[in-house]
Amino acid sequence: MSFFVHPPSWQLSESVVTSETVYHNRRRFLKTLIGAGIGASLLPLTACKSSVFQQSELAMTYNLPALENLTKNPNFAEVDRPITDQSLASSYNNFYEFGGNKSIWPAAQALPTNPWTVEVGGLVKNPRTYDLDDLKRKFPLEERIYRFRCVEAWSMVLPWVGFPMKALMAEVEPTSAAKFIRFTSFYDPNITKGPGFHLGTLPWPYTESLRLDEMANELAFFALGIYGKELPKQHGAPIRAVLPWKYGFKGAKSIVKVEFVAEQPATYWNTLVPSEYDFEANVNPSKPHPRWSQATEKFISSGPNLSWEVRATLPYNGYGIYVARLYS
Ligand SMILES: Nc1nc2c(c(=O)[nH]1)N[C@H]1C(S)=C(S)[C@@H](COP(=O)(O)O)O[C@H]1N2
Ligand SMILES: [Mo]
Repeated sequence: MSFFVHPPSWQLSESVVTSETVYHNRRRFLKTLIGAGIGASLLPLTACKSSVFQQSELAMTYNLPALENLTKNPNFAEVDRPITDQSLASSYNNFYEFGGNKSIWPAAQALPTNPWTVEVGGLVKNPRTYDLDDLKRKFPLEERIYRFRCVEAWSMVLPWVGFPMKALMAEVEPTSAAKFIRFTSFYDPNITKGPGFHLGTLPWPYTESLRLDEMANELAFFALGIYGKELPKQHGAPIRAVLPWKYGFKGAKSIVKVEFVAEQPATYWNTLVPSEYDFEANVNPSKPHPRWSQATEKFISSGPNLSWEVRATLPYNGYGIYVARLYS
C-alpha cells in the first residue's frame, strides 16, 4: 500500500521539462522525483519515528506563539473523526517549493516569513497591502476543525485558525467585472529550491484560483494558524488558503498576492497536468483520478507512528450542504 504523489515525473510532457540548457538539471530533477515518488513516500516518516532527535527538531518547528483572541466556530467544532496528531500533520506535507516528497519540513524552515505582506488588488474598489498585524487586527480569528483531503487519497482532520475569505472580499469590494480570484505563493528561486526550481520551465510561482462565488462561500478560509498557534512553515506560513470541499492542492500556501480577475487564470497543477488536476477539483468519490480511485481515502490520525484507516470518500468531502448548490 502506498500513497501517491502528484508530479507524475515520468509523465511530465517534454515541452514542460525539456530545455537544452538545463539538460543536467533536468536529469537531476527527474531523479529526485522518481526517488521520492510512488511507493517511497512512506519511508521518510517511518524512518523518522525511530529518531528521538528528529522528533524534537520537528516539535520545535511548531513550538510557536499562540494566536490570541480566537473564538471556536461552533459550526465547525467537530467532525466524524478525530483530529490528526500534530506530529504527523507537520511532518507529512506537500510543499513542492521545498522538495518533491512528504518530508519537506526541515527544508521549509528556510522560508522567510518576517516581515510578510499580502497584496490584495486587481478588480477591486479598495486595493490594499496588509502585513500580518493588519490582518490580525482587521479580521477576527476563529478556529475551525475541517476535514482535509489530498488528491493523492490521504486525508487528515486539522484545526485551522484564521478568517473566512468572504470577510476579505467585504473589505476590498470586488467590482462587477471580477469573476475569479488568483492566489500566488511566495517565490524566490534562491530559497525555494525544490524539484524543478532550477528548471525555469515549470510554472512557478505556485498559483491557485477560485470562482468568486466559491470564495464567497462560508467554507473558504484563510489560515494564519493551526492547533491554536501560528502556522509552522511547512504548512504554508504565515497565511495559506484552506478549501475543505476541494482537493488539497487548491489551497495555496504562503500567499503573497490575492488578485481579483475577469478571466479564469492558469494555475500550477492544472497547467502541468490538466488531465489529472482539473480547475474545479471538488472532492468526488465517483470521479477517479486517471491513475487511482477516489472512492476511498487513507485517514491519517494518530502519531508519531504513521498509520491510517481506510474510509469512504464523502462527496464534497462531507461539505455538500454548504457548497453543492454552487455546482448544480
Ligand atoms: N505553494 C504551495 N501550496 C501548496 C502546495 C505546494 O506544493 N505549494 N501543495 C498543495 C497540496 S498538494 C496539498 S495536499 C496541501 C498540503 O498542505 P499541508 O502540507 O499543510 O497538509 O498544500 C497545497 N498547497
Ligand atoms: Mo495534495
